[in-house]
Amino acid sequence: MTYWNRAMETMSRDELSALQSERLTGAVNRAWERCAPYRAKLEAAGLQPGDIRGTDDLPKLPLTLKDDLRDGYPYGMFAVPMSEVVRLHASSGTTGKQTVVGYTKGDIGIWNECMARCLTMAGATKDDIVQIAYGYGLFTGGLGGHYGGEAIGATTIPASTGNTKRQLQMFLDFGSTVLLCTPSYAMHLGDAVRDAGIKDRLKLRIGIHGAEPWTEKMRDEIEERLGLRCYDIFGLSEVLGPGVSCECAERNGLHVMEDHFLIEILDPETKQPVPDGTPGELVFTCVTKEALPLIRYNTRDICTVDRRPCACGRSFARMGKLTGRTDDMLIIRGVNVFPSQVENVLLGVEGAAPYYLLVVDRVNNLDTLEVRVEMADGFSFDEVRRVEALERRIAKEIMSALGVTAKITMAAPGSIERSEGKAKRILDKR
Ligand code: DLL
Repeated sequence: MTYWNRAMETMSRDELSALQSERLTGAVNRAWERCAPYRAKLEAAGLQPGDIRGTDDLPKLPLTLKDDLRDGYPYGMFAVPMSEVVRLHASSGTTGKQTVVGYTKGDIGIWNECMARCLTMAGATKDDIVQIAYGYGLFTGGLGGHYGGEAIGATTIPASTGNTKRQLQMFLDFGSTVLLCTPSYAMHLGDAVRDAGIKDRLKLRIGIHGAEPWTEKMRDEIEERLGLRCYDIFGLSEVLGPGVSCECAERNGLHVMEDHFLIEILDPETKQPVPDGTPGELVFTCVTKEALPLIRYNTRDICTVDRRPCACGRSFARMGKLTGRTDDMLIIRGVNVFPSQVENVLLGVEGAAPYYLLVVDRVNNLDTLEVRVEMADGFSFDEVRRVEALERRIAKEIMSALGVTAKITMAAPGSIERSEGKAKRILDKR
């Protein structure tokens, strides 16, 4: 049995637009009727439900921010009675109150379908053995991946995250062929595989990684270490969990499940749409969601969109790889710096390992950036000159790529904390 309708993914842009318009009208009406905070927001924008007749009217709608969801904590934004809510998740929220997300049976069905599409896009089938090493719990990665694996009929292992030794044991004993986990945990698993000398015995062929930004160079590293082909998957709890978009075999952007989620890219300052291909803030409108309506939700993530046809045959628009979030962007003496840019530099310098922490401080009213980075195996503090030369080289590369002065501090191999979930790359002391 197939869980989803493949025709949705290949319909023409005109057909898709008609479907989106119809669904958008319904979603706005539902939010108006069933969710008091949305009704208030729409009224404050001077809108009546009948004013929204299709996707062309999208810009008329007010943006929703994370604070709107926080203000309604925990259930204030739900549009169905709790007797209809079958699952709760919560976003990891590093600052302030977390946001709670509810799902009806219908919402869970759509999520499973979206995840099934993602796994299929990456090439997984019912014959695969899928090891889910995202965290299970309030975080959406574990259960989201899990039901996607089962939906395509694959053998799905709820490994959850952590206990790296046991993960390797499962690779070997269960013959896992597909791995789902964060890219930083995939790197860590790769190190453990190398240390255990078992790469030749692995059956892994596909890695599906997301939940945090990662660079193309990081992709190469993971592929090398684990001997698989990696795909980027994106999502966020408020919208769904993992499965909002994913790369296909072309790996040229992440196809957004546009029959459920309308994508816009806005200028971070003016909040006006930017042309396709220009980076801006990623905004989603959920047109089929029942429990938690979301209209023009500003994710604060930064990326581009490409609506041109893809060689894989899917007509859904593709998001570019995320460069970061507006709230993760560091401004160092006026220069915008994303951790992923630093990562890109580090991965290009021989002798630097891809484990790092950016420490930002303010000294005499001036911002300072220190990059603590691990030395690759084979480097030792005993060779003072060699280590100093490496620090100078990294500082020079960062200056030429980012235009910012950084103090580089080499750290011993293995000394920077490894991540089993989302990696923490910034320590901002300002
Ligand atoms: O991270 C859902 C998820 C789980 C996605 C597993 C992919 C795989 P949240 O915890 O709510 O949900 O965090 C959402 O994580 O707004 C982005 O900033 C970031 N993020 C998610 N996927 C990617 C990705 C899950 N592929 C936030 N690349 C989002 C870069 C990502 N950043």
